[in-house]
Amino acid sequence: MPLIENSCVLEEPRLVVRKFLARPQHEGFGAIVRRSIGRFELKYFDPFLVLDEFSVTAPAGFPDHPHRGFETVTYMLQGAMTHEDFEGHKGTICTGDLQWMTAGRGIVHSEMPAAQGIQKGLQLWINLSSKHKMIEPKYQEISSKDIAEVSKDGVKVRVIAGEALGTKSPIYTRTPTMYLDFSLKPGAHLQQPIPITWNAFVYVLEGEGMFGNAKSLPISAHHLLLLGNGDGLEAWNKSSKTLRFILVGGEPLGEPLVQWGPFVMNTQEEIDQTIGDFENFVNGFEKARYWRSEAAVSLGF
Ligand code: FJE
Ligand code: FE
Repeated sequence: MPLIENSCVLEEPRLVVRKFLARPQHEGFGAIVRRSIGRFELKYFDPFLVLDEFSVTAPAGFPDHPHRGFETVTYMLQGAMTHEDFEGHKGTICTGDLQWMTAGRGIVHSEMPAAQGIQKGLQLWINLSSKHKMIEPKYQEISSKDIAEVSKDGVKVRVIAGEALGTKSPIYTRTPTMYLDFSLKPGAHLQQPIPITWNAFVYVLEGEGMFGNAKSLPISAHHLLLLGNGDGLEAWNKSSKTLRFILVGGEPLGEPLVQWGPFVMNTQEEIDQTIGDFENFVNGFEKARYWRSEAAVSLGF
């Protein structure tokens, strides 16, 4: 009998087909983001529109702005951010907490630091299919202690969306999505299944590791790796420090896309309509007319 190292054996591990280093750039009001998906060379990785690793110190932040047609997923790595929207929804997420916001037909909100020092996290924008773009806005918030964490053979995973090591996340994903936060101890090896029809990527947060091929060059923090075809991801940590990365996959929508900043629709007509709706405070933007976030008011906007 051969020794089975891992209960899961992949038939066709995915290889890394493209690699990007996300360099810091300015966004919002004095905030800094390392944008990987959504930059000029990688406008869209269906269904993913943006991946930002953000770094914000008060008074910088992301004051009042709208969204329509997609979801934003904010995962805190350090510190805390407060969110307020024009419906009166308000909350603070701290290290390890997650907010999965379905903007649908429209949200206007602010996302600002809730503590002294540097707040860090990831924000992922996931597109919605044409039939879901105009749904009612919805929030799913999970605090860190409620995110399932499973460990096996030097691999620890926090299951944000989807399933890993036999554990499922309670997050409901409109666009079928998996979002896993892996930490591999030195010497650890991972095999994680990914549905074959899905697009998937890795974003490295700390340490360094090999992805797809045990003999490839080690990849370090702030790199985005697009994975090719196959049934899963293999990764190795051959270094002496912990390797931390996220693995995200989603079912591609295969629909036309027209984006205008924070509005993401299928056609130019729908974008023109959306800009009109926002300017005229109609079709979901009614409450934007008189609303200002407390954060914006206290900054004197
Ligand atoms: C923005 C539209 C936006 N990256 N990372 C236009 F929605 C935003 C924006 C963000 C954002 C917010 C957080 Cl908490 C984290 C982010 C973009 O709010 F900055 C511009 N310019
Ligand atoms: Fe936002």
